[in-house]
Amino acid sequence: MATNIPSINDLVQQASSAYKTQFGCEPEVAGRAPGRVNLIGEHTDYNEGFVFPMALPMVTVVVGSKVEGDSCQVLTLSPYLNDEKLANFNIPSKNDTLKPGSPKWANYVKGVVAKFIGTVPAFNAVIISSVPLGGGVSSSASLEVAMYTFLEELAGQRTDNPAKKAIACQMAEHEFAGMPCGIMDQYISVMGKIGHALLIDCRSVEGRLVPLTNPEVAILITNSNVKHELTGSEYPTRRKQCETTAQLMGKKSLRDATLKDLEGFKDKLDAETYRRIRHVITEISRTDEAATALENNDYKTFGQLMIQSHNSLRDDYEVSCPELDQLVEAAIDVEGVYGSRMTGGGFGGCTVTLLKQDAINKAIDHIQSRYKGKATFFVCGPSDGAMPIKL
Ligand code: GAF
Repeated sequence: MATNIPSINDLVQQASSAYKTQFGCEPEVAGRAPGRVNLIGEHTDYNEGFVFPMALPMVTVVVGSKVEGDSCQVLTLSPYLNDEKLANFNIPSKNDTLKPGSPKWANYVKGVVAKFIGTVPAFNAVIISSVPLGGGVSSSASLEVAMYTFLEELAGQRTDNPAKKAIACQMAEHEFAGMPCGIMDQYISVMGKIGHALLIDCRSVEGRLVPLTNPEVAILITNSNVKHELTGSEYPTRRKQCETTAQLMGKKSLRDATLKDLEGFKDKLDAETYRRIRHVITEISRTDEAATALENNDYKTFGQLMIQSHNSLRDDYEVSCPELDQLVEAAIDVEGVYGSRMTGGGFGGCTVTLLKQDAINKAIDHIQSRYKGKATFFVCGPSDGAMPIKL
């Protein structure tokens, strides 16, 4: 059975009531921002390519109020490992800067405070989230963007430039969480629109909305519930490999490279680098093609492209894992499934499956029966991006 997704109202009520218990008064402002699922276009954002995500109905909510002085207290209601749930820090004065530290989850909060475009007053806040943590559906970006949206309300300064807001949150993640991510997760969390997927051009940081409202078609997210803790260096290593090779090929980024260019450089690259670059080049064009297929309601082509994307991530980019491969293989066995693939950074987390609405139950049963672990399922429609919440 698919898991129920808590309503935003429920989350706001839980956070507000915890705020009252913790701080002895009602919160005055609130913001929310969604997680995302990427339909296709993986590991292309930091190569200035295309990505094609949609915002999820699972969100992070931040409620809170201004306080006197410069000291902030933030409580999380989400189980971030065994971390302390209450974080304290000061709004930096002129000669002082905020620094990452512990608890780790608060680094996303502090990063956004540091990168906010405008002046942040001291505040107390409570955070709650329905985005599965560490599941490859952008729980971190949703926390950053929800925090930014909350700060906009607190400071009375809404940004008129959504790309700048997304970039500020991306920089928070680079500098405070040490993760050199691309722009996809923060941008879709800011810009998502109900009933639409968003083709993002990560070079110009602009998006093209594509409707996804056919009631006969559904998106199924399957959480493998595994996260392989590698050395933590897999993502930065691949990013570096892409950038170094683009330079070697005389390109600003791999967005400018073609398969023909790659063939010309084949004897200068080791076999692994060759495969990595082949993934990026083919994935950028698959993503462009997939957006057009969806615009034409051509779900069959879209599904085929998803399967090609998964195979390329598994064999060329090598960011899949046996659990994700098993989930994808099981999904594409089911009649009524158009396509399936791993989604997000990889090495665990979720798969995304495009299928006929009336095949959902059959797909869930079949996938679970073939999966060695315990999977969790979410049926999700494309949802809205970040917004303030009226309390
Ligand atoms: C992670 C990153 F945060 C994104 O920027 C993107 O690179 C993705 O992995 C892979 O497509 O979610």
